[in-house]
Amino acid sequence: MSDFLNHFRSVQLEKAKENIMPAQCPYCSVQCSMELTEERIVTRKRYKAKPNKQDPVSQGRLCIKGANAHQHVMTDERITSPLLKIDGEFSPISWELAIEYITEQFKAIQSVYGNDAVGVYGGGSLTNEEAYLLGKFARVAIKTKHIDYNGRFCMSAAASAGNAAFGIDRGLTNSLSEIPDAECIILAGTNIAECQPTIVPYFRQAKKNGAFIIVIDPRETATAKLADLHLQGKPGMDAYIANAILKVLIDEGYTDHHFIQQQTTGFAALTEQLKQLDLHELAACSGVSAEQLQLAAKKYGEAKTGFVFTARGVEQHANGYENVRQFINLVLASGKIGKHACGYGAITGQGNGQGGREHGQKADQLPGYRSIENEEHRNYIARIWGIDEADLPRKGVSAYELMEKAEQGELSAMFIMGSNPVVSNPNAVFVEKALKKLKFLVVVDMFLSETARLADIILPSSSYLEDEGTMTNLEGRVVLRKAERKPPGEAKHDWEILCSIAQALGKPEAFAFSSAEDIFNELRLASRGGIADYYGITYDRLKEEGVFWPCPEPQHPGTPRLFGSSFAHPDGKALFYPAQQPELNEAPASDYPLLLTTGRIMDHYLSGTQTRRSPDLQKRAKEPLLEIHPDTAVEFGIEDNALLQLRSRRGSTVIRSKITDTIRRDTIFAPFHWGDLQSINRVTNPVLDPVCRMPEFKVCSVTISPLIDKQRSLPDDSVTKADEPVETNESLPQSHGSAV
Ligand SMILES: Nc1nc2c(c(=O)[nH]1)N[C@H]1C(S)=C(S)[C@@H](COP(=O)(O)OP(=O)(O)OC[C@H]3O[C@@H](n4cnc5c(=O)[nH]c(N)nc54)[C@H](O)[C@@H]3O)O[C@H]1N2
Ligand SMILES: Nc1nc2c(c(=O)[nH]1)N[C@H]1C(S)=C(S)[C@@H](COP(=O)(O)OP(=O)(O)OC[C@H]3O[C@@H](n4cnc5c(=O)[nH]c(N)nc54)[C@H](O)[C@@H]3O)O[C@H]1N2
Ligand code: SF4
Ligand SMILES: [Mo]
Repeated sequence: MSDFLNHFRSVQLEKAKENIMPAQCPYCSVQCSMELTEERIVTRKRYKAKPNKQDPVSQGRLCIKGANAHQHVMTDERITSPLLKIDGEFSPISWELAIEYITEQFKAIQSVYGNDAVGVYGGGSLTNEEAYLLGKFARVAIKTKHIDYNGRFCMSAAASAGNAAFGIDRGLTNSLSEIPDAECIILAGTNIAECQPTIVPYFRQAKKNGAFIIVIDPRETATAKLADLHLQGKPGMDAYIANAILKVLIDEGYTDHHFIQQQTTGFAALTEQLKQLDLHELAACSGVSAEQLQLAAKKYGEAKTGFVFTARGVEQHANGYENVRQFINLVLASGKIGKHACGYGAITGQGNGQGGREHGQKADQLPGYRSIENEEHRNYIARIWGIDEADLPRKGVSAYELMEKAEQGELSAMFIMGSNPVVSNPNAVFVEKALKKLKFLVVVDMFLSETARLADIILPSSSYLEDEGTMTNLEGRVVLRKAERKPPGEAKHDWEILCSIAQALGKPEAFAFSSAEDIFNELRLASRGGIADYYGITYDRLKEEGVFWPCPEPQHPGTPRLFGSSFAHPDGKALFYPAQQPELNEAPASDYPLLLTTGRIMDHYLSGTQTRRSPDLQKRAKEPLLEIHPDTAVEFGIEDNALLQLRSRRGSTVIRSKITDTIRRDTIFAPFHWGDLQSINRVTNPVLDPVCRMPEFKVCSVTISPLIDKQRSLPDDSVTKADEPVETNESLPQSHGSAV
């Protein structure tokens, strides 16, 4: 047999060595499941992700991020052992030394500055088990009141509004399967086509069935292309839009009087307020015409079924809480909730953005959505945790405020697990400075992220292909993520890391877990009787379609639709909120005349730590692009695809232009998936919502100028000298953390 045939045979034989792993995408809140096939051809490995047709949510779809997610897992940039910084350089050390060093440092700092001098910062990518354990770790092992997480920047406005209006905060009040039956759908500040692409077919089906879709967004996004009506308002003006629609609903008699009377409070006062408002004034402030607002109200009002959805466009404002309340007012006034194809939804962001906000990694919260300031709740959780209620810390401060405390010297150490705050916090230059002031910083991550670079010690964690656990999707459906791969090198699961440190801190019994399921069984008890009650959910029950919470008993079927008979407040009623017309926190001024809004693009995820390490995703979007209207570009002397400087009162960034007429003239847009000089958060405004402490990510006033001003750089005689800068089209260097 020829050499060639021999070789071919052996390749065929090796190829048969396929390994098929069940997996679940680590990125957004849809949590699409898939099968990942590992094919070994001689020594080379090749991976292919195949969507799971049985998945009841994605129905056999994956988006580009999910299909390529394994790439970051397989890179040689993974951290594979604990790394200690000595003289500015990271060196591998053993786990034993790492744990000893961390516990000794925490103890030393706490003995001088008190227990609250150590802060804990978590994330919405952590499984329910790990989010739960992180809360317990902070309060029982570290004994600090200071714990918060990146969901503060994500779901806090919607969560606080849902709790206040309905008495419960669950992303969607209904399952996605009801969407196709809705007659009118309002999508306010949500770009599902890029951010939750696999749920778009539910909306397409609704449209086929005759639904009227309204999108509210300052940009004509891929989602806006689905719309029958696009209200392209100014950023920060959602309350005006919602109030204008509500005013028309009331004036034209589209409200549901019976529902309002039986199931709500606060409508009469709101009606009086709205009478004083002028539709044309609201329209002028919002940047949307009165006719369009009237049409939106007519369509939503006339529809027998319908949904209102909000996401970060409406919520990430210093008045995000109030914005969401204004949109919930529309739902309540029309009575479209608690019935088939009628409801409200705050489209959850991160993979476990929902579960991550229910079980205690928030400053004021205990598991099961219990409150840390409620005596009964404190007693219940103290009992589960085997501690005295008096030893349970009280509430701490929010995520950005932790950074302020670090900067002021009130926090001396921080433990960050599952977040990259240097890129994702507002006012990033300040945040980096604050973290550098800490005496001791521990970061648990898979990569040398921009934040991990600042750490004194980095602990290597496992990825979504390696770490089993439950996640709660945007519908409130709890699903079990299977993970069969072994973590590389000495990387460990987050829960294992937490247990080791807690045990070394003297809490062996409270952290004696041997599997994720073990932790889940304690979480079930801790959540029992709470708002987010998981008691009836078991790993066994999660083998198929998942279970919607609340699920108080093992025999309970779970709750796909909320508020069928009543709301969750003690009187069973939902609450209207007074009409608000907030001023912009930073109005355009002569030196900062443009409004900057920020958000996402399809190909990258959050601070980009993972997607920038996936070659196929990185190829599709190498650097951030600033969307600018053609007229604005002319006014500011900006050419297409040119580098420019973007400045606000807080800092500046360098970014390339993308001239497009899909954005308003007064607004520019940039994604936030890059770090260092390309981080858009160097300019964003850290002013916080007084109720939920959400920062103003979605609007601040800025100015732009060409990085290389051709007019200015031309000398008088129009001859370019050899040493003068000339414009090039070369990409800026990418902001990867360097490989370890
Ligand atoms: N591809 C991708 N998908 C993701 C993520 C990702 O990073 N990349 N992240 C996940 C996470 S954690 C989250 S939170 C979600 C976020 O999902 P979305 O909230 O849908 O995403 P954003 O792009 O932040 O904002 C949505 C839209 O709000 C618009 N907007 C900006 N300012 C305003 C305003 O003042 N009013 C209104 N009405 N609209 C405004 C923007 O133009 C944008 O199109 O996505 C999840 N999915
Ligand atoms: N300008 C602007 N800024 C924003 C937003 C915006 O719209 N505009 N949106 C905000 C929103 S909604 C969000 S959710 C935040 C998110 O921002 P971040 O919290 O920074 O989110 P990620 O980029 O997911 O960071 C997760 C980090 O943890 C690591 N990681 C991932 N999974 C795990 C895990 O299971 N365990 C451990 N230990 N590590 C893990 C990743 O490698 C990465 O370094 O950004 C916010 N910042
Ligand atoms: S990013 Fe979201 S929509 Fe895309 S595959 Fe992952 S979970 Fe599904
Ligand atoms: Mo988010």
